Amino acid sequence: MRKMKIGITCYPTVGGSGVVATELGKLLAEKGHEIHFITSSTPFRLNRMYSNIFSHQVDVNSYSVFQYAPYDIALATKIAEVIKSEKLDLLHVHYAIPHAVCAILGRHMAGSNIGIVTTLHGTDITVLGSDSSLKEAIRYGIEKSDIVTAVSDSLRDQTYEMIQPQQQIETVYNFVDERDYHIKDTGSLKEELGIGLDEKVVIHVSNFRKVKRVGDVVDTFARIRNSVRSKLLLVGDGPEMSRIQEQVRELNLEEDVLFLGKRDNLSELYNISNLKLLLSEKEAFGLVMLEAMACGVPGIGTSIGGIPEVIEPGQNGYLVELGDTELASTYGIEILTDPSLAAHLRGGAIDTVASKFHSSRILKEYEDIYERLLDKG
Ligand code: GMT
Repeated sequence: MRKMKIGITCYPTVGGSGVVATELGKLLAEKGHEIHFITSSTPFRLNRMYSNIFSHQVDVNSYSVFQYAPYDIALATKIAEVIKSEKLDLLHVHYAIPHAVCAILGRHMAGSNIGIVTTLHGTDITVLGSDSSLKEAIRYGIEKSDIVTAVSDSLRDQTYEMIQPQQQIETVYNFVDERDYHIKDTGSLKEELGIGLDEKVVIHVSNFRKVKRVGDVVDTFARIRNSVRSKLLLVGDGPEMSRIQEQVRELNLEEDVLFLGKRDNLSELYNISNLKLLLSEKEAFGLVMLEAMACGVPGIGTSIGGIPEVIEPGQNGYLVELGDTELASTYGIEILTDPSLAAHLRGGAIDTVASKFHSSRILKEYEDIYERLLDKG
């Protein structure tokens, strides 16, 4: 495998797409490639020193004459600069808009024919794809990229349906770094959080957007709590938070629902959990489900988007229709009260991560894509 100089653009803040992009950059660097992040700030997961990872920050000036700070133009300019100064071999950008469009503009500004790989993560298609003011820009970003990937077959098919591009789209799934996400001893964490050793732990992690249906998670937990001594860990923050806090108060669940706010590296919290809930109405893949499974936590998810590509009912968890909190709680109670079922699903969850989604497999798929791109050029 030849060593490449790869430019990566993503949203560097907390969020699945930024996590995947950064973790991929780190694994590529460990394989000897030279990685250049071109982002608005240093990616939050870039938490240790690598001699072959470089971070190029985009400076966005907010001159008073501009109503909106020109992030996209500044990013395209930075991409052009880095293509030339670092002699990049290829760009891998995450999200069609704005990042693919910025990369295409940056390539043009640099007078270069560098190849662009674009990965679709969901929101640009499932939310913005139906917005007529953006649809053409999304199509343009996809068509002018050299290779386009989506994080699930579901997202790939939805993109064909909604955007109707000529461009072929390949599925490359999310992955986790198994060195961070695995079964581990958590010492006294459960007690420190005030959870009884005999209590079961249900966990939900998200950015509390409406599409995450955190209300359904609380509703499911309330039903579980009626028959199983348990606590719900709610990890993350976002626009729905105050509504959820109100729901928890109304249901008299304040004692049993722990709001833990935004956290990075959740493997310890997963390691004290017995069940993961992801009841979203839109979810291109569901990286948080994979993270939980890697730590041996079975999941209940909605039959939405890419979730059915991760959860195999009866093997590593269960699927329910959107909004069916009654069935979700029935499955939840079964998992939490039947130790042999829990052990079976736990083993299944670990096997799923180790086979279909192993980081080495996903890394190889991306490296093969890069090779093909360089051969094309
Ligand atoms: O889930 C979010 O709202 C965050 C979003 C992002 O941009 O980081 O996550 C998307 O990308 C992840 C990585 O590919 C996927 O695992 C998530 O399923 C996807 N989120 C949605 O489709 C809602």
